[in-house]
Amino acid sequence: MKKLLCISICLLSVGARAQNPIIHNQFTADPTARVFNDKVYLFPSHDIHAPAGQRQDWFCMEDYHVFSSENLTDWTDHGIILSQENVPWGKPDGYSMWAPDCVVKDGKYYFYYPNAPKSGRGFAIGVAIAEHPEGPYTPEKEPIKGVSGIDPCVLIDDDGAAYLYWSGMGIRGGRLKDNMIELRDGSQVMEGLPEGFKEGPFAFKREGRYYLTFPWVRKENGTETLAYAMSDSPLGPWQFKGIFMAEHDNQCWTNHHSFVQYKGEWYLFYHRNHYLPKMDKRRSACIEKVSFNADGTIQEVKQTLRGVGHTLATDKIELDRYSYVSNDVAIDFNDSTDTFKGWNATLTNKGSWLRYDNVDFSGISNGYLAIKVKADANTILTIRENSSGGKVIAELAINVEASSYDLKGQWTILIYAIENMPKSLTNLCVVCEGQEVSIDWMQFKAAPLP
Ligand code: FUB
Repeated sequence: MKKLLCISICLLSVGARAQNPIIHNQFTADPTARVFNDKVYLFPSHDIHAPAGQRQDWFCMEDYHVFSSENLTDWTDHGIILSQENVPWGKPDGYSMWAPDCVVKDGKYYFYYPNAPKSGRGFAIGVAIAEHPEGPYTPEKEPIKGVSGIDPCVLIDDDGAAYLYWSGMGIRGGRLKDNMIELRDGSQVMEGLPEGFKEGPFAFKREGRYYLTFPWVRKENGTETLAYAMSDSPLGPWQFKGIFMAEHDNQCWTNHHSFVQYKGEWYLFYHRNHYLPKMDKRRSACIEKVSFNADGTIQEVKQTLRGVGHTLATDKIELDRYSYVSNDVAIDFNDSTDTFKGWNATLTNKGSWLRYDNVDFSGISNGYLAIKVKADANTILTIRENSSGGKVIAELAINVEASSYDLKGQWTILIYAIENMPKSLTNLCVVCEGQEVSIDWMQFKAAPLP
């Protein structure tokens, strides 16, 4: 395998990305995922940098977007579905459009959202209604009476009865009337939940059992875990079952989540502050797979960078979103002044490796590999199947010193012919066989060398 040429970045198309976080051009907190019409729709809140005059160190949200996906990897942004200026009862400059939810009933989509009311303090919860999940949504003139708080979630039971849950002086719930915009019989505190701060309820039903899941601070001065309780009835009483996701391993104080079943698998959507690690009020949605035990309890979910789904070999494979890695690999932002430009991985030593799982090579014939790398000295990478000792797919001699180009220390796209293109779903392991080297992405092409 030999290096053939280096080309400019713009020759390669930008492919989809499948990794955490899942939306790459804006912050997306409090992700509620729902399946409508065989697609997953994502209704997050939309953290923004606070404009002048607003508290700079606090949550700041002025509108909602909706996104959809058929494979959990390629997400379409359908744009803004509701802005604070358009909420008849809301403060037009409240910047308080916190965690939302959306459900469908009798062909209408009901979008539930908290907001700061024009008069009074705290939060109210409003409803906006649409004919399609993408909108347009028309907000009701008044918020839901008898509800004061944040983080609405609606569960529609098998018999069509709908229940609203929210967070306000504990987690509360109440049945909605058939019109979906009023409480039928008032509300009650959900009983059986543990002591400690709780918010962000997400309720769902699986195999006849009700789940009430919620962010929970389990220890003094702690940050939020994700925890749950189960019941035989939609409004409890609940039996506390423990946590299913531990605290973030950095100082991101909040977590907020939803569960969805799609194409036979269960997924957990949650958030953390990937794109702004120094500040925890600008968050980004992530996904992991979830498994249940035979008794219905939830297996603990670990946070990953790889996330879920398959990455097409012909898309850009962002190796810094690895599945597994040796502990001498360093991850850095490509541009610390614009973190939405993503990350790169540096394999610091001979023997450093990272593994990226579930790359789909089906139907791809031999062709070439393009890889964006940076090195200060000549080095070698091998691309292997499954592990650092696995079958070699390609050996890449990275010659930054010996050429008419001066490539030392510069990001460069190098191209290599591939004669043993894998044929199916493959876990790729990239191994440093020489000096330190940084990698931004790689991409396979079933085409003759350019
Ligand atoms: O996004 C603002 C608030 O942070 C949410 O309403 C809470 O659940 C927490 O995620």
